[in-house]
Amino acid sequence: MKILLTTPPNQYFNVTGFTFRLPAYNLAQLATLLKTEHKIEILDNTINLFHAHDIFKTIKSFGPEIIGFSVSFGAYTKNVIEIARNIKAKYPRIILIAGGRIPTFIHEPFLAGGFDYLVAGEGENTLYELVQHLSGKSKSNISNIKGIVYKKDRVIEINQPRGLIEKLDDLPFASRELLKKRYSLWGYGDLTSIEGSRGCSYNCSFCSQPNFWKKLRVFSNERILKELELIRGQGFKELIFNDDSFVSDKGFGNTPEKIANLFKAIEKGKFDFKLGVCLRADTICRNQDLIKLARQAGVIWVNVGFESYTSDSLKLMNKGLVKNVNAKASEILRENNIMIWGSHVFAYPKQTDYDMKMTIKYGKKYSDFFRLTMFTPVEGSILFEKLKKLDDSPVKNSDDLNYFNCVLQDKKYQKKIMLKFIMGLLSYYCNLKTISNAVYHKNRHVKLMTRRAYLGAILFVIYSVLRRLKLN
Ligand code: B12
Ligand code: SF4
Repeated sequence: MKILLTTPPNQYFNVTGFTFRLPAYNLAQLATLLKTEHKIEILDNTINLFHAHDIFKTIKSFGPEIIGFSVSFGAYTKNVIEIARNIKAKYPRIILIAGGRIPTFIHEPFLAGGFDYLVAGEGENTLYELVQHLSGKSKSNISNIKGIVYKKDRVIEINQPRGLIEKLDDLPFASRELLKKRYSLWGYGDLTSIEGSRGCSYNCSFCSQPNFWKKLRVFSNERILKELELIRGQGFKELIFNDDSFVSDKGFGNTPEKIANLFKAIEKGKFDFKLGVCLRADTICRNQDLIKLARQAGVIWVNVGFESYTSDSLKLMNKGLVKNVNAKASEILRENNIMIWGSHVFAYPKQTDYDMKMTIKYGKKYSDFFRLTMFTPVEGSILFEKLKKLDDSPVKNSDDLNYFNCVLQDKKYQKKIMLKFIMGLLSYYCNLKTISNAVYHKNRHVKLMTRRAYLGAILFVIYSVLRRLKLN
């Protein structure tokens, strides 16, 4: 069969995508099991700068019989469903499938909006079995395919959940050759991404990853090194590890020892990749030698979820961090000349004005790129589940769940928060230090990142205005 795997149309809030265009690794991974028996095309819309999507153009040129959408951000839901409806109206025979975080946790709107099947959780084996069924290659009964959700006689059927792949090493490598466009973040050469693990051993209350992946599993170092060899052979020079937390201090999985061995092997293998990873602040503080090894292995930037700077806020988030750990982590990374992409949550429920003020003050100080997003209840997180149950639930409109809207209930308070949020962002972007970082910084990655941040901010403003004028 001809199968198109795609991402949602690009939307104005995709600031991360504007600043940091990453390849759709997940689609390349899903394609691998299918490609020997089916014809696969990947269409990644998240990398578009000036238009939303090319779906209808691609349907015409490729003629897919199945289209699989990856939806991991709530705010995409409405647009994806609208596109699904339009596809069904024009091409009723195309089978529509959605996978990723949102259809895993929310079913009704997708099934009412034109989707035929939803894939919940880990997708590789479920999608493969579903496609084998749809193509007639397997005679399995639809009700026996674990991990899918669909409608039968207008009733939603949720099949048995699919267990996780026990040994991640058994997965074949992602089909990166199917990602048509290549790009670079830092100017060293083409960028790609890779996984070292799935899941997270922590349990922050705003995050859905622990609920989505259920438990932390890792790829072996041998498997990762083999993939690195392959990637090098394909000509890639820049690499991002997609892992939620590249190192875990919980005594299992991606332990500091495992990762230290990996870094040593990468250095010894002279891979010469420029790497980016996500790390927790406490892990950085507890493993200073590991950060040195990371730099020697080629890590040039780290995404750290600093989130907040007061003990009360960090406790509310169940982040497991203590005060001052963020400052120390920042110092260690800077000593090692590693650029800090510092992520922060703003206006977390029950945060005080003081907490928010500190987020802005110290966030700017301890990050090389200060990323501030509005608290957004994320489908599948502990907080989302709590808010969903309220009578006047603030999480009913998926459009609002875009990391820029304040969804807290009291309208008057919302306006106040929005104003503080905008002022916080302005105080970063209209700051002489940030401007001078974009012009010159001794760490060229900080300079380039700051320039990208301005590009993202400018595009965000333009698209937001066009949207208000209903032109986008
Ligand atoms: C790469 C990435 C991006 C890229 C996307 C690139 C692209 N071209 O698609 C970019 C940089 C654009 C991006 C942006 C954002 N991201 Co992001 N991103 C990731 C990241 C690091 C890796 C995704 C990945 O490949 N994972 C590995 C694969 C194997 O897992 P997977 O994607 O879940 O796919 C599996 C299943 O979900 C399923 N599946 C997925 N899609 C499909 C489709 C079909 C048809 C089927 C059948 C199955 C299926 O099968 C796959 C294989 O098992 C994840 C973190 C993570 N570790 O996953 C965050 C993550 C997905 N991002 C997240 C967030 C919050 C964002 C932003 C909102 C950040 C922001 N504030 O700006 C933006 C939103 C973007 C937007 N509006 O576009 C959150 C989502 C939170 C949530 N919903 O629970 C995550 C989980 C990070 C986190 N821990 O908070 N992101
Ligand atoms: S925010 Fe990061 S550390 Fe916390 S649960 Fe999510 S992935 Fe894990």
